[in-house]
Amino acid sequence: MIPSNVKMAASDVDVKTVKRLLDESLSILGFEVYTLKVGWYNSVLPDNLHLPYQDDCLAFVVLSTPAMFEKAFLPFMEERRCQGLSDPIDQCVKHCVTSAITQFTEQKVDVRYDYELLPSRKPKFLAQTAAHVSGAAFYYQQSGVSDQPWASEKMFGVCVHPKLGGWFAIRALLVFQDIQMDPEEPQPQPVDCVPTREARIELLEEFNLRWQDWNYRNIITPTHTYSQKQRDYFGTPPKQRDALLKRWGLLPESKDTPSPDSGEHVQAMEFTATKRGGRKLLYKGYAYTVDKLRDNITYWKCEERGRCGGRLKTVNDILHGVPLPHSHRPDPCRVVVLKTVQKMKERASNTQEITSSIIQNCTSNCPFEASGSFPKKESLGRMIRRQRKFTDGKKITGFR
Ligand code: B12
Ligand SMILES: [Zn+2]
Repeated sequence: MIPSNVKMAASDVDVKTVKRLLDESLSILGFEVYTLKVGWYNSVLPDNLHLPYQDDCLAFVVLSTPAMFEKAFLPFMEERRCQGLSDPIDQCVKHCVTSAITQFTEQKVDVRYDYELLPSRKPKFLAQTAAHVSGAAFYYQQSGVSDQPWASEKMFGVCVHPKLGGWFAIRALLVFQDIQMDPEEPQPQPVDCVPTREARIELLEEFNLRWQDWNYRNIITPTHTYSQKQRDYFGTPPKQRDALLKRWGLLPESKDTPSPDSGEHVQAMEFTATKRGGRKLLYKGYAYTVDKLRDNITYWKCEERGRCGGRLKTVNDILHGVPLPHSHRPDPCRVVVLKTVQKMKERASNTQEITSSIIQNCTSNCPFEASGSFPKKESLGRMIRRQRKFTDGKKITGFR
């Protein structure tokens, strides 16, 4: 069929272009990107773990290298982009990946992060399998060791990168739903850098029994490892990392909501979410939603868009130019409400705290003036329970 050949040639170009553009935007931030055909991944997995896309569909695996910490994470924290209770590294990775794919305005991209779970409580993608089939890092599994010394004990498998050893993490899978790869594209084979039975046994034992020592990461001599600062960070248990970030001056000492008349909170730009999961910008007492997106430029319109001409433009989430004026006064109380509601949603997703205590804790520091602007307790309760239902089973935390 001629038309499909023509389309194939065109999509072959697309694949290369998309790969190059992703590389360009993510490598400077310390990430590596590997091409993967959905069929390569699905062919080694049982049906219930398949990605719901055609075999020829284009996907990419994103790894973070040791450089990510200094190139992306510390600047992300310094720019005060980290918000709410979810893990700062996850937020940073999400920010980087989201910015990288905004350039593909025409494409539908399914982004899956390593920490996300399906409603079935299975991971949204098996990171190690994806890394292996894309050729990024060989996945050493228990089944790959002949004459196993572990009797019936379960040993989890581990990926080894040919240059970085174990000094990397597998962060995301991006599926470009409408781009097909050449069905003849040869599958890259990952480098088997731990070929002997003895070394594989050592690797699996270090990973399963002594992973806190990080020796499994040095099973081959790596070209790069984590900096001392990064070791201090990842060596700190997740629950204590906020305190460390505060000591480094990368998180404010107190996360309390400032009062509307303190002036300070209405000056800084802050981002929260709309009801439908879009982005919302809070600035100088006004709330904006996204009007248009172009590459890293976002055009924002005032929430009261029917009646108001208030507009502004951000480039990489930084204000650009002078905002167009509003036809109404700013409403600092509404901004406090939006931020507080967002905080409640995050607590609902990330903690086991009961509904009434979430409402109590999140509103306790709110200025009195804002209290009249809050929805009724019952609707806040319904919102929290809806949020829980939505996230329950979708996310796990604690693995880094
Ligand atoms: C759940 C989880 C855990 C759980 C359970 C471990 C496990 N492996 O199940 C716990 C909490 C114990 C854990 C701990 C750790 N984890 Co963990 N964990 C995960 C997570 C979220 C899912 C893993 C999972 O459930 N897989 C499902 C099982 C069934 O998959 P599987 O065993 O690979 O089986 C499949 C393959 O065999 C495949 N298959 C069959 N035939 C073939 C043939 C080929 C050729 C291939 C390629 C595949 C294949 O089919 C099977 C499924 O049917 C992943 C991230 C992710 N989204 O994948 C990180 C991940 C595996 N963890 C990781 C790490 C680093 C750790 C820790 C060191 C802590 C840390 N984060 O620093 C510890 C140490 C491990 C230990 N002590 O056991 C890294 C591993 C990186 C690497 N180099 O491989 C990952 C990938 C996270 C990341 N972002 O990088 N983890
Ligand atoms: Zn307005």
